[in-house]
Amino acid sequence: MNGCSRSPWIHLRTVLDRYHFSFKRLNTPRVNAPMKRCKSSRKDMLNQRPLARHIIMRFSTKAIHAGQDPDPATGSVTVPVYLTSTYMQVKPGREGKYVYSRTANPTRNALEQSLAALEDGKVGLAFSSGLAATTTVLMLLQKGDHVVAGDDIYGGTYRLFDQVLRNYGLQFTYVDPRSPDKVEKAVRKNTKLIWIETPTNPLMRVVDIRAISKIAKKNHAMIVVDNTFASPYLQNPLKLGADISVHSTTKYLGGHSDLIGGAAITADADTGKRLKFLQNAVGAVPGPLDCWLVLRGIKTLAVRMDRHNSNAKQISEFLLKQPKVDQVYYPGLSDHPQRDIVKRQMRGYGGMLSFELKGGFRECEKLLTKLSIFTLAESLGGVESLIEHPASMTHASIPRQRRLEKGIKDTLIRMSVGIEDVEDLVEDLRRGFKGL
Ligand code: P1T
Repeated sequence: MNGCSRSPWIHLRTVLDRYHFSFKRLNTPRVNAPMKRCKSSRKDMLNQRPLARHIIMRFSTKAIHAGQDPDPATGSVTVPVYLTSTYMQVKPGREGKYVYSRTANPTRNALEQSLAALEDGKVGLAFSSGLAATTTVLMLLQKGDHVVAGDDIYGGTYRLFDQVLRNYGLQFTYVDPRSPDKVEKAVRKNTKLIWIETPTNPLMRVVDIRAISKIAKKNHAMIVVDNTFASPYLQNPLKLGADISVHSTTKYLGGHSDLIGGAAITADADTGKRLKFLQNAVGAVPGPLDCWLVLRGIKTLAVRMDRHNSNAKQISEFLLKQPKVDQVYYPGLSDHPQRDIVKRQMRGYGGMLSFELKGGFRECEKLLTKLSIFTLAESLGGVESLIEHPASMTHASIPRQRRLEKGIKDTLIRMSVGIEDVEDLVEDLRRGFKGL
């Protein structure tokens, strides 16, 4: 203790001040008096430090500092985990910024500020999973509204659209979004939203966000981009005309395969307000500990992505030379069909790739069970390398015929290349291919 009297009111005020809680009507001489006596306390000095949020920062600096000022109450350099469901109120009906943690929580608030900063948006919102973010975004629509969606999307997103939201009166048309013409032709009078993923899961196709945004604007529809595969480090959809950028924070943003989370970010204040309402009304919010884990992951996003990028590039080149490999899909390859778009809208290629193996399911099974460093598992974006078989795993919810029509063959294998030593990854694959 520094000798100052530590009224609980002062403590509450100091903490809530940080989150712009207004005390206009609560100020009383009793509360203010001890503050004067503590003029030069450590706490006051911390409060006088210029806040990082007022400074223009580059990406890696933002990833470490945006939304993450040291805690003014204690000086804690990392954002505290506010494990609380509710907040004391000073009088009935006099609500502060924090009332109940479904509505807002300081740890989640820090994450939401960080997400908004990384995507150059105004409003960032965190959700309990990527699909929770997607569901909440789709709640912006009304019964009878039509959605044009990319035809190569995460299987769970397709399942949500086709087996859940369709039952609530939403209509969906799936098109190949690499062709803006096809997207435009699919637009109807009641089209309210265009949904794309880029790069796509699992075929690594790249969609021209700017071109699709123009079509959306022309037709008064919203465009939403699932930016999970690229992460904000490699691509910022809002800057290319998208209305909302969606993420499964389970992946690169979290980065360590230790949480499930989602995010939606917008640069439009009105859309942000509507989404914020829905976030609270629908209630698919993450807990504070998961928010903290995402915040910690975000701090190393830039360095991790650089390594994912260089490892995946080397693995894709290794795969190209394998006689048992038919096709390699990776945006970093010079013969990727949308190479010019990749160069225009991405700042790197990421850690995801897929390839087709010669033979059939048996060969896939053989390879997938012979690896020691690549782990056979769903998900992606973590520090460890994962490998999976979309037809029987991540995209099994898409009927086989439809899957084959869209190019997801039974011999397709998808990799999330981690940040291990690339030589070890190559050797692991070499051992796997040997026995085929
Ligand atoms: O799993 P969840 O956090 O709900 O995120 C869903 C999701 C959304 N968007 C994309 C592009 C995704 O890849 C995912 C989840 N994907 C996997 C689990 C996977 O292995 O592909």
